[in-house]
Amino acid sequence: MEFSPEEKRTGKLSEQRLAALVKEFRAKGYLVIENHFSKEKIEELNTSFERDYSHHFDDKQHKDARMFSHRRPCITIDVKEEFNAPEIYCDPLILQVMGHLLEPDFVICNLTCVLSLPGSKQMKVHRDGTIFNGSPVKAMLPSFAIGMLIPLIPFNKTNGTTRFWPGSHLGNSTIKETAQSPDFIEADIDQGSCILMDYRLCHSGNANNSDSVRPLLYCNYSNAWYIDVGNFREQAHFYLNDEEFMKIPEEHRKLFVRRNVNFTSTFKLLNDQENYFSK
Ligand SMILES: O=C(O)CCC(=O)C(=O)O
Ligand SMILES: [Fe+2]
Repeated sequence: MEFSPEEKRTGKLSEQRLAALVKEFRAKGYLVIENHFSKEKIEELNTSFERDYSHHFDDKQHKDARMFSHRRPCITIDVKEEFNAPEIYCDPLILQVMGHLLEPDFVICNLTCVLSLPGSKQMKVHRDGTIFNGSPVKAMLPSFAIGMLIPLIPFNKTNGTTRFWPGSHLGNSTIKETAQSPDFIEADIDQGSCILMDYRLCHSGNANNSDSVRPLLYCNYSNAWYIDVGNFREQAHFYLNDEEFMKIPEEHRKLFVRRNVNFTSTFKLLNDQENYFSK
């Protein structure tokens, strides 16, 4: 879908439009939004990414990243300079959609760049996160976290699109069953477009068979009570120092309250406690 010039100009969606988008997202678990961000801004982010994060291009383990799968590190973003981009993370139309899918006090729960290096293999099919796994109410639950996936370069069959299965967020099939289903989508996606994806949707990044790195900026929004501990055991959810924080328009600062939260010491405490109890 694409927002109309009028919607982009006013930064407002009508009640009917919002209701239709919310209905579509709830049924499919994703929305592809085309031609949304300025291509110049995305190109600027891509250039800054190469400048600031090229040490990750060597396929070695670094402190600010977790190796997600083969040659695919997930780098925690330091929200500064060009990456301090409220025009992307606080886009008025996207925030309106989020405000209707999530609870009113939703936050940015993590901000990363998933980088597939040349030669990276297809990822395992996965969901980014789930809740109430043992409970039969699972399939009835509304979204609690939604990713905004922004390719920093155009994604295509050679460098790898993202493959996903519409409706799989409702959890009626297992990941294994879903992975065998041919009913997936994997469309090329241009600079300036983005995918909004329910955290529970089954998906996988395809192999990068090109000679270039393929960076995917991932801004995740969630209800205030949800914390993605599984994907962030060593790294913070995102870094944002006080000075950069103050550059964000006041009305949006509440979205960034999760800055610099790091669970490493918490996990250490828990492990120590386990050892203590097993003595
Ligand atoms: O690289 C992609 O297209 C998807 C990455 C992904 O699914 C993840 O990092 O959780
Ligand atoms: Fe994922």
